[in-house]
Amino acid sequence: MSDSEEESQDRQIKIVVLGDGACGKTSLAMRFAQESFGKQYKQTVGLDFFLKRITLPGNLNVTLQVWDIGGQTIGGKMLDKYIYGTQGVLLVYDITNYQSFENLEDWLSMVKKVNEESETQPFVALVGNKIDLEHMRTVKADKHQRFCQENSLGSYFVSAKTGDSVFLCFQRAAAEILGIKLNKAEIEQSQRVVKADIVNYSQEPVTRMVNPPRSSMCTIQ
Ligand SMILES: Nc1nc2c(ncn2[C@@H]2O[C@H](COP(=O)(O)OP(=O)(O)OP(=O)(O)O)[C@@H](O)[C@H]2O)c(=O)[nH]1
Ligand SMILES: [Mg+2]
Repeated sequence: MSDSEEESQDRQIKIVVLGDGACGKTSLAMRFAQESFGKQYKQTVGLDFFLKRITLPGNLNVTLQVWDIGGQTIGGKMLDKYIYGTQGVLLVYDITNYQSFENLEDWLSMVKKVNEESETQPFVALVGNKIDLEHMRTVKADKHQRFCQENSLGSYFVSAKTGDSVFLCFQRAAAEILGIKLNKAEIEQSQRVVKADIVNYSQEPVTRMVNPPRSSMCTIQ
């Protein structure tokens, strides 16, 4: 096979999504791969796979294999096998659930343990999910940033519900893994604007007082 034929083939990247149960891993993977979101929580038993083809600058087609790991697998026998050989790890927590942030130490140490002997270390990013629930946030942004600095992690705040920054986070992980620099325009293009829910106020007609009744009392000071 010639070089050019080889280059025209899609590259495959494995990205593992880890974090506590209900922090939104499946929702993120579904938002990224299928542009959908479900409010109903359905626990992932074991793991699920999602495939998504994206194009990076330079017309480079990349297929992302997203391994969505159930939160309950922590401490289980299979987890190291799921993590093994991955090129990217998204460590996800729920910004409204402090415990899910604290437990990332355990998830990260699992990633380190599995890759102890390997020559290349995976690209790891910290992902604070449910940013649409900012008013319920219990994990301060500076805690998030400190954890990133201490462990040299990429850093994202996303919402699987609104789609905010979800594509960006997978796209940048893929770019980092392949050593491709994204320019500002490419980053901005994939940053989605947060969609606000439209509140449906009561449809009752507003009664306007055309000629408000005048007070019959008048005080002169
Ligand atoms: N408001 C809000 N809810 C979210 C968001 N992402 C996920 N959820 C909700 O959080 C719940 C759990 O989401 P899942 O994606 O199933 O969580 P998970 O991390 O895959 O959980 P396990 O499979 O048990 O590990 C669901 O009810 C989702 O609808 C988000 O960005 N915002
Ligand atoms: Mg899940």
